[in-house]
Amino acid sequence: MNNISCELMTAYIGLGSNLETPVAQINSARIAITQIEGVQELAFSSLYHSLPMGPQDQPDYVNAVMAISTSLEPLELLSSLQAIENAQGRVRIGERWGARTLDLDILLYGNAELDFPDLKVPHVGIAERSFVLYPLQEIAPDLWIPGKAALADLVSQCPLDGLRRLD
Ligand code: ROI
Repeated sequence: MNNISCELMTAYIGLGSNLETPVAQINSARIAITQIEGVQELAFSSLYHSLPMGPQDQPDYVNAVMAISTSLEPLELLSSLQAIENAQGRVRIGERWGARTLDLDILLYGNAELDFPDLKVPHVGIAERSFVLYPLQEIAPDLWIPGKAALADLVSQCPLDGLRRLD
């Protein structure tokens, strides 16, 4: 055996933006993600308008969730996503939970539960975030969130918090 792994994993990525024309940021991130070598798009949710979680003195967000099939390892995927955030003008100084041009989070990576210093999967906030759970349910209604619960149960316990679909 050589060490070239061809195993494909399904992963879910959360996209969020509240600066510099958020809809355009999300659309160009989607294109950039599909251009990562070893990544194919499986599904993309509607775009959603959401109220900021965290500090309220920042613009509203646009959020979406994307399903991909990937041959990349989790940390390889993370660094590819961070490169896209940086290319789209993400500045990593300033307030924690402050406004951002683009946020790309690995929400799920197959059924894995991962605990790296820079990457926790499932994403730590997943169960409390309407702007993640509802778009995820749109594209993967039968999903099980490893270590937690059925997605449908998490959705039923999570208020919309002002979340609405953009048309
Ligand atoms: N709030 C909303 N509505 N959407 C986000 O994507 C988002 N991302 C964040 C914080 C600052 C926690 N708040 C958010 O990182």
